Amino acid sequence: MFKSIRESLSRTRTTVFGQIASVLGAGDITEETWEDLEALLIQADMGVPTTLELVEALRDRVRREGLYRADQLMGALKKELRAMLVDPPEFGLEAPRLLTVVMVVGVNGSGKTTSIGKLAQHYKGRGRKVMLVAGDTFRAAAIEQLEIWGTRAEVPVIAGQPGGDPAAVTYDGIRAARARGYDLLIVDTAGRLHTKYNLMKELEKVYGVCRKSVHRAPHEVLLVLDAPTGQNALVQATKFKESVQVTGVVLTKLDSTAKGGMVFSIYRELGLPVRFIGTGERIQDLAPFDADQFVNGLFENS
Ligand SMILES: Nc1nc2c(ncn2[C@@H]2O[C@H](COP(=O)(O)OP(=O)(O)OP(=O)(O)O)[C@@H](O)[C@H]2O)c(=O)[nH]1
Ligand SMILES: [Mg+2]
Repeated sequence: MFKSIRESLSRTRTTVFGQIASVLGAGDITEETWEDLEALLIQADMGVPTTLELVEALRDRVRREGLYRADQLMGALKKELRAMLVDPPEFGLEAPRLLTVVMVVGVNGSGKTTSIGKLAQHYKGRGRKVMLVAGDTFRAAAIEQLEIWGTRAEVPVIAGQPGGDPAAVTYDGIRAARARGYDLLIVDTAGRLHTKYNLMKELEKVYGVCRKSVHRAPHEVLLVLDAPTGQNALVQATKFKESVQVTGVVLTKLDSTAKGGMVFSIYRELGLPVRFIGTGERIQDLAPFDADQFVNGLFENS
């Protein structure tokens, strides 16, 4: 039902990462090869620190393995890229529990509500009883927007009044899920500027309600980052991490940018695993993240 990672990466593959193979070419590895590679990785939004570290590791490997031809670099590069995507701990949404609670956070317009609709559909398809909480009471149309996604995925939505207390709605959601036997509760939250102190406090309150009401909750806090934001998204992420214990990333809008390199800086600089990638506005435009498929998908010829 969902697009594969390979399909999701078609743009990335035909632009930035696809160029790497031709840049590497067939000749010997020269200083120019390294410079071109570095430039392309930065262009792919891998970020400067992550790129430099990767190139250093690759140079070491080349020395160790006695490689000298540029075309031998491709295999080595893939190995180093894969090594950067450290295998994450087990994903809390997959573990069976009486009630799993997931908070979805991120700045305005990053794709939180849309991703929640997709996640609802995804997990419902895997036999979970999914319920949504309209914890974005800040923007008038937000409740209605989540309800539309609830209807599409055919899952119930617990909502309060616009302007109401998001922590109270979350509490109601937890009670309703328990009373009605739902086992996966996904909480939408207001998009906020990570610089707005009060809104971050509000997020902490929602987090606190989850913690107090359900054992070990929230089991996941997914930070939604939109890929076109590029390296600025890392700054946002740092701020969210100061308020709530973020456990993973949903990287959205990978369809509208060719820059897949962010995935590596998310792992390396934020220490967070990517859990899903969003590749469009439709309910099926979501792919569970898989590191092997991702690295291969960046280069395979289409
Ligand atoms: N192309 C593309 N568009 C997306 C994707 N995910 C979300 N969008 C679009 O991005 C816009 C914002 O999405 P929302 O889900 O409303 O974002 P949000 O984070 O809930 O926004 P706020 O509630 O305002 O904070 C919408 O127009 C979505 O259709 C994606 O993976 N690809
Ligand atoms: Mg929203």
